[in-house]
Amino acid sequence: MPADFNGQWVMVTNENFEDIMNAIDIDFATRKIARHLTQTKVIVQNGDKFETKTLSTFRNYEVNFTVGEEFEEVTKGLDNRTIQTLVTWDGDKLVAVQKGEKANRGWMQWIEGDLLHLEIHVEDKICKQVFKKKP
Ligand code: VL7
Repeated sequence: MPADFNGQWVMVTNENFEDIMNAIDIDFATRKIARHLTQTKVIVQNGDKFETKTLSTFRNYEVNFTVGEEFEEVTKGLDNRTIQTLVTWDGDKLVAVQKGEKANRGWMQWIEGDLLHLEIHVEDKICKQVFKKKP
């Protein structure tokens, strides 16, 4: 049985988000708005199949994947790049490797109690986000 990420998760902390936005060349005006957003993560998981939405008042981002199956991800509304993404399990952690123009791009996501942890990395930058499960 893989870990269960199902639910709605509301952002409580977002460290170094600006660094990640800079690393993927998000312009100043967009960064200025984006850095204040409280993001909500909506996850529908069926075993290894994931439908994910990252929602905010400014922009939403949807990506669906199956663990172990590489796919083409278009980061629409973010940096609008096309990357090759592979998500795998590392124990109960989800680990995404995103191959493309930017080196060392990817994320790790795991659950601790009623908190969802997400670490996004690009080049030498790491953004650490924590979300709390909606009851
Ligand atoms: C998705 C944002 C910053 C651009 C707008 C900010 C809008 C709300 O893929 C991701 O998460 C995975 C794991 O949880 C989904 O399955 C991260 C958000 C990354 C990077 C880019 C700033 C412009 C914020 C969408």
